[in-house]
Amino acid sequence: MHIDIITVVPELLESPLGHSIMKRAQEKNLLTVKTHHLRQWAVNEYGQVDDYQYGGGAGMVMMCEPLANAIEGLSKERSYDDIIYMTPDGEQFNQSTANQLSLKNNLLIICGHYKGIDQRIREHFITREISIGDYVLSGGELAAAVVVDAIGRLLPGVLNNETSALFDSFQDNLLAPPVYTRPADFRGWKVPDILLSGDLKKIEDWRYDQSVERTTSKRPDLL
Ligand code: 6GU
Repeated sequence: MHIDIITVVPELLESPLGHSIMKRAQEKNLLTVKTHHLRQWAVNEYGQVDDYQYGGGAGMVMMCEPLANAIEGLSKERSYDDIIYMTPDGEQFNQSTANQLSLKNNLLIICGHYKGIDQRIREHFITREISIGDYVLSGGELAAAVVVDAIGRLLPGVLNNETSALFDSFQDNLLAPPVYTRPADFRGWKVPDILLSGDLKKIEDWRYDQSVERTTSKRPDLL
């Protein structure tokens, strides 16, 4: 999968996508992520990409021309399955959206800043608008990093068997069961006997029961 990201602050994406599982995904060439600074398509020598909003009011709006040129320029090199705008008024991102997007080949993600992008870009280019929750971030970059991470780890070959996404919370609308590691007794706090029993069938049943119990008490809305 290839993901292009248009942003005015590429630095915000570097660290989240440059380590751990996202780093491995890119090293294995299962995922390529390229950030593009919107200033490359600025309207003048001052690097202008935003302007005052019509009708008045505080805050700048990202202009049509740089965004249209960026989108059209990048679209000449690849055909995008989706052109996504990260915005707090988009559809709320969840595991099901991550699963859907992980099946695509090429995505273009646009990160808004300031008051957002000119409405005409949303109407004429954007195919999907995504929010990561009901709160406002200073820009779409951190949200884009969340989305790319959630998608990237689902790509076949990114996770090994041990970290398989199949057992993640939410993958079956259940929260993941509790986990333990050595020692089996820490300050008298014991690991449940069943996990030490070696009976794989019983362990599997116990984990499932724990998942259901956890979901019932913490997130009944998922059931
Ligand atoms: Cl995608 N962008 C911004 N700026 N704030 C958000 C968001 C996105 N999702 C939740 N809050």
